[in-house]
Amino acid sequence: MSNKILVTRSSMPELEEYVEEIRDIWDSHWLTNMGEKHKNLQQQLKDYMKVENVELLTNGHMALELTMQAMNLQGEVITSPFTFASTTHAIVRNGLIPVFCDVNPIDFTIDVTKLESLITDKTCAIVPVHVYGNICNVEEIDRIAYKYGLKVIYDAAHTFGEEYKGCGIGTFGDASCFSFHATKVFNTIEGGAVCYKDELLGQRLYNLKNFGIRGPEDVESVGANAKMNEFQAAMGLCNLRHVEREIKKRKKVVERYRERLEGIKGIQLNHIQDNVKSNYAYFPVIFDEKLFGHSRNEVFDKLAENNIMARKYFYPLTNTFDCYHGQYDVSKTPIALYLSKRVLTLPLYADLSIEDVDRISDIIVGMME
Ligand code: T4K
Repeated sequence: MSNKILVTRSSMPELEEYVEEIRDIWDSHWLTNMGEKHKNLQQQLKDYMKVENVELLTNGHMALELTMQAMNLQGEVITSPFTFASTTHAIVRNGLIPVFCDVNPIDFTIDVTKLESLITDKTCAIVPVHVYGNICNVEEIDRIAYKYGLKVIYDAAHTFGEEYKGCGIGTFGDASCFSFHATKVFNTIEGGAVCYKDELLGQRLYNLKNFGIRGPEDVESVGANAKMNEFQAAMGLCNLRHVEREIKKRKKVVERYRERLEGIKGIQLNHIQDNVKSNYAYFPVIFDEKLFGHSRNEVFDKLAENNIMARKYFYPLTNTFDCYHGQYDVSKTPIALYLSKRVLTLPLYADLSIEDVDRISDIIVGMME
């Protein structure tokens, strides 16, 4: 048996490339606080992501949390529970009340047909999640937000480099928050970014990420510290050179999984969306025990027996977390609950070999017999 296959594996440049990139950090002794690497990455990302404004931050969570804070939101925020802890925590840590909207069973994003019924006079924003890199119904969300005067902050942690109808995905809503964590399609080790439209929001975000300091003797607001440092930015500069090739390799892995698993009774694969340039971030599979003959947990265990560590992203739902015990009624998000009990994200990374994809697929297909 070969080594363990984990759900993902960080993309990294050649060591020499990174060493070369950080050489001038040694020369300058400039390690953080918006240095040259930071500025350079910010500029390159604007081009690559096809957006007007990018603010770099220390991670994707702070991108979400500080964006909400920068907007000075108050009241209720409509969001999806089918996501990573970060989305809901960012809302709650801002003193806001999450109101959970169900997701649709096709692409697992927020169900826009249920949004309007959740809007009250306390609603201030919508925080939809482009989960697994699946793009939310941005047109309908735009329409509803405009109609009710709500802010829209996309959790775009999974959508680096994606485009919808030729537009950078970070151009939708008031802001989009990206994660550049080690496990993401593009990483800066830890890291994140906010793409936004309003210059004033950008200034507030900058203040929040840097203690509110605008100059050596000028502290404008009560900020935190969420800066991306030069080593993170240097990793980003290296990884950005290779990201297109990495995405192509991911695409091959995904295509192979699809070839092997498409059409199997009781298995639902991720929906391929029209007009989307995908980054192939995750490979979620929904197992329907009644039709497939085995539960998601049985598939998880079988893979684990074979040293293959799939993950149950996103189980449990955030509105059932222990830390929120008794606060939310999960029966109001039945599709999300259904999915969370049946979903397994299979290993996916650029260097995952086709042989390994076949081995993983063989185990799953073999369970049917
Ligand atoms: N919104 C959404 C929708 C998100 O999914 C996330 C993060 C955020 C917001 C917040 O963004 P960040 O603040 O994280 O930038 C992982 C990631 O830590 C997390 O970034 C990600 N979502 C989430 C979906 O997955 P864990 O707890 O599952 O990570 P962990 O340590 O178990 O790693 C998973 C696998 O990745 C490992 O089995 C192997 C591989 N790995 C991991 C690390 C840490 C590597 O290859 N290299 C590494 O350095 O949360």
